[in-house]
Amino acid sequence: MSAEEAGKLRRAWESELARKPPTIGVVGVSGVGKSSTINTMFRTGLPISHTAACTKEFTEVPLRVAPSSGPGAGDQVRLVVVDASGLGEDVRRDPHYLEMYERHLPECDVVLWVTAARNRAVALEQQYLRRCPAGDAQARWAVRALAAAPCGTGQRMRKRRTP
Ligand SMILES: Nc1nc2c(ncn2[C@@H]2O[C@H](COP(=O)(O)OP(=O)(O)OP(=O)(O)O)[C@@H](O)[C@H]2O)c(=O)[nH]1
Ligand SMILES: [Mg+2]
Repeated sequence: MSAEEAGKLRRAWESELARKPPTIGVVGVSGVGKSSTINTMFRTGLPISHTAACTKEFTEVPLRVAPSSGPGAGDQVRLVVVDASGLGEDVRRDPHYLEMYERHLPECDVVLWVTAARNRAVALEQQYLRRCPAGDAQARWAVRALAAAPCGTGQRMRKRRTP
């Protein structure tokens, strides 16, 4: 590729990034720690709740991040993180929430499904994953456990079972 072509490609790339910055959707059932995860990863101040369903609407958070390593180290990069409402909060709210998932997720470049590692029952989440628009070519699904119970809990439970 000539230097001129490389310059054109770079300008096209930069203009596309300015038009639509990379977008990460953070989704999952209610209360698994979606907003907390975003706050921890990006030092944002999204509201969270210990007791009641919290994020009622999809919330787009525009960010500027500076990678500390790699080819773009030190450059300011625009990024959008989308904090989703939690599925399963209430059977009456689910149709509205699922409609929002179907509308917003195809706009995301990466979708992160947050699940509580303390919970071994995954059937409910499997049902939601089958319904969500995972087949969309633009959305890549990264399904990982992020929200773990405090590590002391398991140790205390094991001690109690020991005679
Ligand atoms: N044990 C544990 N608790 C967490 C973790 N992350 C978040 N929490 C707690 O989980 C609860 C819910 O956190 P939120 O961030 O509001 O959860 P959410 O998924 O955004 O909730 P909705 O917006 O209602 O769907 C709060 O009490 C958090 O402190 C984690 O990694 N481990
Ligand atoms: Mg939330």
